[in-house]
Amino acid sequence: MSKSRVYVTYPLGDNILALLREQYEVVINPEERSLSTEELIEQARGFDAVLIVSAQVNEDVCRALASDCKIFANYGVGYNNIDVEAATKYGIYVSNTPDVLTDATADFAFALLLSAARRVVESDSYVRAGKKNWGPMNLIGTQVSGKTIGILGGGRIGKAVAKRAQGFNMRILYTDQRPNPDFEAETGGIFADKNTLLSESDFVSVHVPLLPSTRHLIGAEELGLMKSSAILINDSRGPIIDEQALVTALREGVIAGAGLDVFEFEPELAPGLAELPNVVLAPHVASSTTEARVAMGELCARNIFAVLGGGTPITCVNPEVGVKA
Ligand code: 8YV
Repeated sequence: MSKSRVYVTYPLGDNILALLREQYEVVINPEERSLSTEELIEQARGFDAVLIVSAQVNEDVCRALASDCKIFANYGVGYNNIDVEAATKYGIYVSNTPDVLTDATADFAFALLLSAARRVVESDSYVRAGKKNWGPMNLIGTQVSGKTIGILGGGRIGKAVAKRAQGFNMRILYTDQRPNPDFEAETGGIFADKNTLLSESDFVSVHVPLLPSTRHLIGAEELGLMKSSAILINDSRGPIIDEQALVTALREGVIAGAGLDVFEFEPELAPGLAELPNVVLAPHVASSTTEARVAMGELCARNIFAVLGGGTPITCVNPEVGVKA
């Protein structure tokens, strides 16, 4: 019997695709960029499964690939790049990669927080520029330990950030759809409404998925509620913050700083953002550790095994596909 065929939409390392290759014929888009709708349809047509790495999957893609494709295995926990409703309509499973990247993403939120608070990037440039002299007023930052952190979103990654904050002896506030007893028992976090959290926190870290209801969750009004000494961190999804409003707030001292791994119009930056000294920027690398990347690849592979073996994905976003079948 011929092997099933899996299409991968972006080049990934051999270590990441090893498990998939053991079972299937794997074809990889060699170009290091996201495919357009037309390219994705043309290249992935006829494959039994597609491993989606950052590509947009809209209804046209679902319709065009439905005759052969049984699963879109998304290489990421966030799946706002996929029209899940359309995939479900065409009987295609969608899976994501929760849990395996939680620690990496929470670590990176703290890396951004510490970098912004303690001016790590500026310090690095300072030393590289040959200005090695110590001075009592040099590169003064703001202390992290003992401060209040506000975590928007009490899910897996929000909780992991809170656990790290405990190690810094921080007071932890969090928002969620409702109070979460597990979150509170494991982290000592206190449930708060968004406005209270924004006005009482020294650091605000965003950990919600991108949904119509979370787009621009932080805009000019919300930034205005924050302390002028506060630092905003985002390694979830860019459009959750109104980036132009953030540039204005950072420029005018409405808040003190920001650490951003994601951008509203990724990979473009809002005009003026890159010129600001009080922001630390990263190119969407929060889950970029060898450990997380390999585990994400393995989870995609296991989801594909499950579906091509006649079952349901392990981390399934639209289990109703199986019910309809
Ligand atoms: C991925 C991410 O790198 O998991 C997510 O939601 O943002 C990242 O881990 C990104 O989805 C690209 O595949």
